[in-house]
Amino acid sequence: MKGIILSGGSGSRLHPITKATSKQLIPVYDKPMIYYTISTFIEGGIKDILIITNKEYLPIYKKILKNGHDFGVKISYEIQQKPNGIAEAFLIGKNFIKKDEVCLILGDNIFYGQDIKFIFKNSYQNLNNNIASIVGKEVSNFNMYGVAHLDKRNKLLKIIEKPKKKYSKIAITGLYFYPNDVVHKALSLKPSKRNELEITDLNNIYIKEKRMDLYVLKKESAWFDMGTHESLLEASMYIAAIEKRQNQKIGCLEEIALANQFIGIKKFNQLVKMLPNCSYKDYLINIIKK
Ligand code: TTP
Repeated sequence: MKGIILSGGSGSRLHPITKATSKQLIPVYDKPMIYYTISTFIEGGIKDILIITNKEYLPIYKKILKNGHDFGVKISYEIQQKPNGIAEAFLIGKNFIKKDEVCLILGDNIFYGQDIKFIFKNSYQNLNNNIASIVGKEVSNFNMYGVAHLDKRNKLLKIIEKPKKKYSKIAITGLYFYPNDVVHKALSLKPSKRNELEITDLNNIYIKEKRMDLYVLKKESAWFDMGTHESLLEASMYIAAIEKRQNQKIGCLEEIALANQFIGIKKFNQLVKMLPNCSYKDYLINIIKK
């Protein structure tokens, strides 16, 4: 399975922060946002990753992440000329996806919890049956998201964008899994009223074909969509609190790559040695000691 991280967009709601840099490079507590999405992919076993971003920020991503070998993954890059919509990822990523299945994660989404690994396992199984998967999370402010319209037996009927009426409290998160025909389907999409290729339109095609599975995140698992200053702060505070309480970092690429055997201890030691003196390095040194 290939993995795409969509890291473009205009980030208008986060101005003036996004005047200075790409939204997905902004720090979330102690790491750039992009660390969290890459670590989700590593946890899910994805090694071949495409980062799609704006032309002006591409050199910064390349400088930070290079070809991904430090973390045992292969990272390629593509440019999105302008924010033409989330579903454009499959057109830009066509040559990267080739004949494979693909997982898409939005670069401003953070997932944390015990069921992350299970989500990937479940989605791989669905893909074996040619079925796509999406991930939902119960929220209170449902009218800000694409929301699952469910029937009485919790069967997914449709996804409704920013509904006024309460179809359910299940928001669709930015983690999606598709069979290879997603490229063909994305090609058939027409731009919406806001002139974007909508991921919701794409998902509704799979639902109509009865080829979509919805997994709802457990209550204790966290999902952050960092579109606003408030949600960015909330995510930072959550990560800081968990890291302090559990004495374990979230989204620490070196640690996750080692734990999932994407890199060995020799490479890990090399990476630690190269870091400047900082608490992040101290944390990694402690892992070696343990
Ligand atoms: P959004 O939060 O919908 O859009 P945005 O990031 O441009 O922010 P704003 O609404 O404040 O202007 O995007 C969700 C994620 O998808 C985010 O990581 C950016 C990414 N994205 C793209 O890379 N390209 C696109 O064309 C769109 C629409 C989003």
